[in-house]
Amino acid sequence: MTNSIAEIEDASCIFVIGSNTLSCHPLIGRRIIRAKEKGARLIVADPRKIQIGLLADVAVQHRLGTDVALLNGMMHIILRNGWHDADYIAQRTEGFEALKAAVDEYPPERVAAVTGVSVEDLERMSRLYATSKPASLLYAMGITQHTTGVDNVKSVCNLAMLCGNVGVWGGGVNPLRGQNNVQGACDMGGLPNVFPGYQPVNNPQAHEKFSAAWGAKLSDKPGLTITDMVPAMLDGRLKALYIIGENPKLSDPDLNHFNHALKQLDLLVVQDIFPSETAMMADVVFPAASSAEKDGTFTNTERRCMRINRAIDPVGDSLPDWEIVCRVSAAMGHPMPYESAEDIFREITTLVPAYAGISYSRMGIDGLAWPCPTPDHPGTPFLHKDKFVRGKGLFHAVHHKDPAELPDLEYPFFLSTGRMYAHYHTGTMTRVSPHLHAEQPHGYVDIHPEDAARLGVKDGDMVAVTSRRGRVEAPVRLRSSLVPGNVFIPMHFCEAPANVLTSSDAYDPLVKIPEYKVSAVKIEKLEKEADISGIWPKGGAHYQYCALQE
Ligand SMILES: Nc1nc2c(c(=O)[nH]1)N[C@H]1C(S)=C(S)[C@@H](COP(=O)(O)OP(=O)(O)OC[C@H]3O[C@@H](n4cnc5c(=O)[nH]c(N)nc54)[C@H](O)[C@@H]3O)O[C@H]1N2
Ligand SMILES: Nc1nc2c(c(=O)[nH]1)N[C@H]1C(S)=C(S)[C@@H](COP(=O)(O)OP(=O)(O)OC[C@H]3O[C@@H](n4cnc5c(=O)[nH]c(N)nc54)[C@H](O)[C@@H]3O)O[C@H]1N2
Ligand SMILES: [Mo]
Repeated sequence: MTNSIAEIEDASCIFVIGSNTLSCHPLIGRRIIRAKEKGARLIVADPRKIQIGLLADVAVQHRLGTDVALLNGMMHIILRNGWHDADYIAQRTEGFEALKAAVDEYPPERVAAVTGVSVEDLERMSRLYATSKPASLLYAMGITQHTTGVDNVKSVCNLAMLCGNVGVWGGGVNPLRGQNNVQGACDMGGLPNVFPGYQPVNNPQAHEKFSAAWGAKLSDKPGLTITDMVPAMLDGRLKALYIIGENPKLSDPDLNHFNHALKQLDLLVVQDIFPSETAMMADVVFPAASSAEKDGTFTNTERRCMRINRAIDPVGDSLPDWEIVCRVSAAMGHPMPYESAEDIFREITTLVPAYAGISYSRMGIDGLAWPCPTPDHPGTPFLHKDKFVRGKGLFHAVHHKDPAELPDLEYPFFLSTGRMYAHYHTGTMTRVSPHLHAEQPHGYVDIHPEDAARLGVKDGDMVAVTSRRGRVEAPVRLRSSLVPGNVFIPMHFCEAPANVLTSSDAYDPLVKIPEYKVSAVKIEKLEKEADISGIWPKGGAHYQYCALQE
């Protein structure tokens, strides 16, 4: 996020696009509600009618994968009415002429035809966003999980800069990050091309700095993204995989293809706190301790680094992840000298300039937001205050492109996938909780009542959903929150796994994020009853059930 979570309450306008905020980021959702109570305007753009949209001044349900067209259309209207911030554009940005030329091609009538949003709604949302300042823009996976993910992000940045909303209190472009510590993992170099602090592995100074600090000759070649690892497993370039805290056997796209790739490995090592589907395939499993059983820090979506404290000792043979990694390293001939998580944190502050001023004692309960370069620096709640990190903010002229797969005669429905409030990803942690299990005990497919009538199915009937990659059977839930022609399957349920249907060939060319949000499928009614009796064996977990499906 460019801005802090607390600032959302002070926004005059909040634009939520591709984020199911109340289900997936409920505490941030609360801030939106409070801002609303203080009089803020709310705009929501999501192909489904989502809960936060019920509070909106304007809520639109655009066609899947048409965000660039929608945003270009808004910018067209804003420029035509002179609602843009000309001073900000002149002083703080570059590339405006190219952007203007691009959005000139998106008059409201054309955008309405591409997105399915009426010209009136386009006018209303554009006026609200541009004329209430500061405006905060929030987005999540509805924007990024597309073949056009990078273009979509550039487009939301264009809109925010056009109206002078970046670098101001209560404004900003705010991607809501997914996991508690995904920001921290990236900050620490959990990406294939950078060391901690985003220092490129192929930058000679960075390479020398980290090789010296760690007493080892490190590689200066960028590694593979997960998207690139799959073909590498298939053609034998990648022979061993060490997975820490991920369950790709359910979360990766095109699972049939992915499972085939996993089986080609000589060695699979999985380090997890539960016996996940992926762990059950592993040659070696390292039992890790959960966050309640270890010390350390998490850096959250607003770049705030906070302490976590061990509440109980690790159960059984499990160990904190850092201790397992140190032991593996020592066994392979490279002992690591750390004695505690704090020891490691002290090293981070010497190698990552943005963390240099943070310490365990300074973090207290609330933590500190980076950049925090010196021990007396108060931390940075919002970025780009007087100037952008790169100097001037750069507009990018981008154009609408269709998703990789569109419905056709054989596969006539749009499938989108995502989350629901009661479960977390592949369910390893939430499907073993009786309370959360009771909220939603099994997988499902959401279908609009009009489509259901055409297919002759009612609520609870079993259907087969088939894409070019695979087939899933699931009971139907009727939902008028969808637009007819769209269906939705959550990613949480191994007995109806959304990712059997998604594609591993469709991904953003630059950042390689899969197009989880758009596939084409067909639906057939099945003449059988939904059988969910095996999912919750007494005293057991759902893994047993899913293992049987192999
Ligand atoms: N309960 C719960 N909370 C979670 C998680 C969880 O598994 N369960 N996971 C966490 C993680 S890691 C993440 S990344 C976040 C994800 O949080 P979100 O991104 O909010 O969740 P999703 O369900 O993936 O998708 C968000 C919305 O995108 C919409 N969408 C689909 N296609 C499009 C499109 O083409 N354009 C636009 N504008 N919108 C589209 C969907 O209708 C959906 O409402 O949630 C985090 N929080
Ligand atoms: N179809 C579809 N697929 C998707 C998405 C989608 O929207 N649609 N979203 C994608 C997104 S945004 C995400 S983030 C991924 C998530 O995909 P995954 O990260 O594969 O899903 P999780 O179920 O969160 O898996 C995390 C694993 O870490 C374990 N774990 C928890 N705490 C610890 C710990 O402290 N140490 C260790 N070692 N392990 C731990 C859990 O038990 C679990 O097995 O899924 C992606 N896949
Ligand atoms: Mo995520």
